[in-house]
Amino acid sequence: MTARNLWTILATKSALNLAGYSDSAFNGYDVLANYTAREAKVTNYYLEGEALAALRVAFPTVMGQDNLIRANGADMTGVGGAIDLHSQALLTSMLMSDSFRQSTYASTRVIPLLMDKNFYAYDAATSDQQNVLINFIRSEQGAGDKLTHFAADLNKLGTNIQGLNKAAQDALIAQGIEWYYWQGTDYAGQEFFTQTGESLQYTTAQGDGLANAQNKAASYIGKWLTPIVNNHGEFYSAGFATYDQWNVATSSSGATATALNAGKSQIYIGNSGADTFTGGDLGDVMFAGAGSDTLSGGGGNDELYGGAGDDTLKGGAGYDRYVIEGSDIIEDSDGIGSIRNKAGQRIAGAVEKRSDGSYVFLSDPTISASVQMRTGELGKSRFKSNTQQQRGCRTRRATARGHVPGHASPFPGASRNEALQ
Ligand SMILES: [Ca+2]
Repeated sequence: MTARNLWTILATKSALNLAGYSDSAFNGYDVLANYTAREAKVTNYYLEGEALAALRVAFPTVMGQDNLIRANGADMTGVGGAIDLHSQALLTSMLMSDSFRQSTYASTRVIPLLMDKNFYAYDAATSDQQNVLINFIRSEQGAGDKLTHFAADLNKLGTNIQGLNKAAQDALIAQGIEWYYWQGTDYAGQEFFTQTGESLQYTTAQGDGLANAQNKAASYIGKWLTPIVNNHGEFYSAGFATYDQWNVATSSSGATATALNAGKSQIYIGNSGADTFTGGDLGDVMFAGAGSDTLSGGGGNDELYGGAGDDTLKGGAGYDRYVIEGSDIIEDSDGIGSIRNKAGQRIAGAVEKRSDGSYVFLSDPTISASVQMRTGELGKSRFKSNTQQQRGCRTRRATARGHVPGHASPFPGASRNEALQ
């Protein structure tokens, strides 16, 4: 509007000249004589859906060559919608990296997370922290190319995103944003997701030991995992958001995931297919979904939640906790651990050793559980359970991670650190 208003132009020229600023091209500008020719030299970009787009028609605007930028801003739930889309940083990032623009279509949650003021969309007017998009833009201008690599990560979601609900998408993308945000000066184009078949694996910013890294994504993780954890008979607590490495089955086709780094703590989130998870050396947690899953904890005190379907749970060394549902098979390498059902009832009872060397372990009258265990091949103890869950008498005590403390051995006469045989 200003460029076409004679009086505003004159007033601006006078004010600038009085202040000691003088520019011949600007002083030579005449609204009637020059406007059309100069407007033609302007190249104009704007983001579809942003707040001022509608005003472009209502008010005379310097248009020049008009370029509409299309990004996926369809889901701005919880943020300012069209107002947030009117962002110079967002527009600049789209212009700098078309692959980034295109990657916003991988999930409707990308732009809302980047614009979330409770996350890393710091406002220069109210915070001395760097805005995440400015962080990415500066990296793109330099050698890090975060926009390009973030886009590549979003594209790894690909069709996998079909198996992840909105809360899951939020958590995964938020953890990715956080990991990029806290990269140090040694960042050289690494990417966040390792995508193999139906699994996504990643290391969090804190899990990667990035300096000053926060875990602001924890709020998104909570919304994602709470119903999953509850469905396995546990309470969600903040400790679940602190695992170093994450292994996520992204579709119902079944995923295979082995700890990327056995020395880091692992969490595994299954899907409805037959997933195969293999843990590391530390205490890992595995939440399998439906399907016949195979969970191997490896070393450490692992927690294996079989979920629906007939699963095979292998604790490996360490005091492992098995939570069974349906007819699961448990193989434990050292006979140390605990077994309970989803309702929180410990499977326990008398042990009978049979002439063939097997143990029949059953008779917990309160839960009608049937557990059979044998000395299996390679010295493994093998338990097979078939439980009928009874509800109404569960007692759960949450610790920092929502675990039930003070597990006793399920084997009568065996203490926590006592071998089975
Ligand atoms: Ca382990």
